[in-house]
Amino acid sequence: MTELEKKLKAKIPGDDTGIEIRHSLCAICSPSHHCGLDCYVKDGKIIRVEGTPEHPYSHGKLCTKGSSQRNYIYREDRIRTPLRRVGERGEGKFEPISWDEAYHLIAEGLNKVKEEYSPHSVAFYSGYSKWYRPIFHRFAHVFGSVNFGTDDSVCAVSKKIADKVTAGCEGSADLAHANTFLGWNYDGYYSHHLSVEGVRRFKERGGKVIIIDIRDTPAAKNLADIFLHINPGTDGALALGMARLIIENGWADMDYVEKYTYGFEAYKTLVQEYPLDKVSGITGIKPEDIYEATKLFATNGPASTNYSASALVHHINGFNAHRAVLCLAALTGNFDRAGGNYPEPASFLRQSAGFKTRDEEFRTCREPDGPARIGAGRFPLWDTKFNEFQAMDLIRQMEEETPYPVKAIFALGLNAKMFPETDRLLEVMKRKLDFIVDVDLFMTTSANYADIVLPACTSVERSELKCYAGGYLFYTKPAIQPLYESKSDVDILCELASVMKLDDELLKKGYEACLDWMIDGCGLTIGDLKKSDLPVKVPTAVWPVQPGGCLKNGFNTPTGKFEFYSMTIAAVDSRFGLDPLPSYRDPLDDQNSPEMKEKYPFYLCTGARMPYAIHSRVHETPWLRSLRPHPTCEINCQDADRLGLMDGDDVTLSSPYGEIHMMVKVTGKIKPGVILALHGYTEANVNNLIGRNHLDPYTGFPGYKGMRCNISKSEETEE
Ligand SMILES: Nc1nc2c(c(=O)[nH]1)N[C@H]1C(S)=C(S)[C@@H](COP(=O)(O)OP(=O)(O)OC[C@H]3O[C@@H](n4cnc5c(=O)[nH]c(N)nc54)[C@H](O)[C@@H]3O)O[C@H]1N2
Ligand SMILES: Nc1nc2c(c(=O)[nH]1)N[C@H]1C(S)=C(S)[C@@H](COP(=O)(O)OP(=O)(O)OC[C@H]3O[C@@H](n4cnc5c(=O)[nH]c(N)nc54)[C@H](O)[C@@H]3O)O[C@H]1N2
Ligand SMILES: [Mo]
Repeated sequence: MTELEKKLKAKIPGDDTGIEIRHSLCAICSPSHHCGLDCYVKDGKIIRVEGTPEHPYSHGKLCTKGSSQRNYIYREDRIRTPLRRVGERGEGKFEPISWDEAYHLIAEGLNKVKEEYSPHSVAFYSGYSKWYRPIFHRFAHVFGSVNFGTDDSVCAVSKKIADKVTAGCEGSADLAHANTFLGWNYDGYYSHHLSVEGVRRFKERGGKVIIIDIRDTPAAKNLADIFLHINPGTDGALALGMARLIIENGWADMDYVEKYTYGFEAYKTLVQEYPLDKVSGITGIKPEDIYEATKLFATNGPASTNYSASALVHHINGFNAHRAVLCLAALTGNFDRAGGNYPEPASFLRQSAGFKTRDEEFRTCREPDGPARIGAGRFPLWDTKFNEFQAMDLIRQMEEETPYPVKAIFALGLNAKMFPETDRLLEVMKRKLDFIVDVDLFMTTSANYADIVLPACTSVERSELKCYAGGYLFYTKPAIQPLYESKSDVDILCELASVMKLDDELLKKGYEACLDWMIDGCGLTIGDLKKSDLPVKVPTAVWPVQPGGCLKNGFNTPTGKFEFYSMTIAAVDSRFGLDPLPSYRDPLDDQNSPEMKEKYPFYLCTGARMPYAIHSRVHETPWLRSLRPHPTCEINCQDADRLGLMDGDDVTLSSPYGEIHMMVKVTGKIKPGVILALHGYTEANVNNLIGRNHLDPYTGFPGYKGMRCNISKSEETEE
């Protein structure tokens, strides 16, 4: 009897249940978190899911989204067959076609743009899913286009570039050896549920926790010794103020600063501009609380910091805010030291797992010659530090056709609702593009604009390679056959490469051959991984990774040091106005005219994570939607009182770019003057309120979490 059969017997006694347990993974959520999933399968259908207790990373845990897996995969609006558009773009009229026909139409459409314009006029784009990206990126390059871009244009990469230019690498928190945890915008309960256990254990052994957030979160309630309730977008000022206090009080690790850093004097001069009272005024935090938190962080070391992927860098001052926070680690001697933050080199799909793979090389080993990528002219720092186009410039380039036209989009998981001024983007796509392909699970707003739509399958219907911290690789097996005529994204790409006769033998051989190339050198093959139903320890993995590499061998920056003053930024053409120091700028300073302040007095922060939602992908999953059926925005009770708003009222949110209708929730957990709303709803899309040029000049990241708006009771509900 196999282990799985024994497990089933223990759970469901009886000889002839006809049920089988199959291990898979849940890929709905954040890629660092894809939890092990036990699928109970009967007659080819999943009848129950549970977390996999034997999974070495998720240990049987599953969140609300994972628990709703069946409701997600068996949604009624799953795309069933390849489709060809027969109505207007956006109208939603399609007819089913065969896979063969679809592939030939795609080949024809893409090649036509290639011939009439150039291969670079085809933009290859991926939404949030990451698992197929090496294959997709290579496909774009083999086709000959320099333009491969993804949701990385708005997710985490601004932080990663800030890390690169400052320290040459990212630094992960080493809670196991820390005495203090600076949970800068840390709320694992909502956005990274598997991380909470580690912080709880840290607290149990006496570790001190500081939480800095714009809302009173579960992390603030359950974990914080000190909670700093900050005004949104003002973190840069807080970090500079903390640095001044650290220097003034002699809490800096001057030995470290002298040996390992560059630009301290200039940084010291900058932080002088941020005395405690001024910082308290900007951030809305009491001076004594800032002092206590700073003292704890700087004197109760080692201290590790949480660096969030989105909360800071979703402000137009976010790149520098993140740099300012990062500088605190060097100032206190905590960077690349045990108990502080230190680099964990990336493994497969950019996850840290302690072994090397060749997927980056696989993606770009056929880098085509060509013009600058989309966005390169506007965001040079982005372009030199990241090998994808900056999708926030796509709308401009499609519209203006400079420096060259974009005429086709080939997308996996295109979601226009991710883009500021969504409706305008859709209108420009409709008007300017000759050809659009979208591959998705569901018939989305964006898919309705495509000429050809292809049905993808979910993680439980496919095999995929996944890596986990601790040194693991997992090659999953389908728990059920792909529903309807859907296929795995990688099979679609590899089959299309054959139909299009692309000059690449590996792609044409298929996913597993490509993977074997990527994991060559890990000491095992896909064939070996297939023998296991669970993640397998990679023989070459070294885990945990040890700190000290940068201190010993030098930082990977122009000066070889941790740079308070960035020489990389100093080298960018001065016309872009980028500051080599992590200076602070008001998060709304492109919207502070007296008229704007009067018309849009509220600070709109969109997309702070909630446990029952992830971007646009589960708002239509009934079980998850039932947890908060109406698109809702939150407002502080004092503001609600002043405006005569009651919990549950319909309200109109407006900005210079548009207006949307939501239900209002009155709360004491956010500050007066702030409106909080979730993104991704079709009927109330907050990104229609955000300007397409409201971008961080360093990286082009949008100011999703800092935009002026107004709120009023919707007319229908007025008495
Ligand atoms: N206002 C605001 N906007 C935001 C944010 C915010 O905080 N505020 N957050 C931003 C961030 S950080 C991110 S990462 C982005 C995410 O951005 P998006 O890319 O918009 O993310 P999703 O909506 O999850 O997924 C995109 C599409 O992929 C489809 N999909 C799911 N699985 C698969 C698959 O296996 N194959 C294929 N082909 N398609 C699949 C989904 O059905 C969906 O239509 O959103 C950004 N947008
Ligand atoms: N449930 C769920 N989990 C997710 C996602 C999801 O959509 N849903 N998305 C995944 C993705 S793509 C990403 S990029 C990550 C993002 O991961 P995080 O960046 O950790 O996500 P957030 O929850 O948006 O931000 C953390 C906290 O920052 C706070 N915050 C917002 N603005 C500010 C600010 O200006 N200053 C400070 N100090 N705090 C602020 C929020 O209130 C929140 O509690 O989450 C991932 N996990
Ligand atoms: Mo993200």
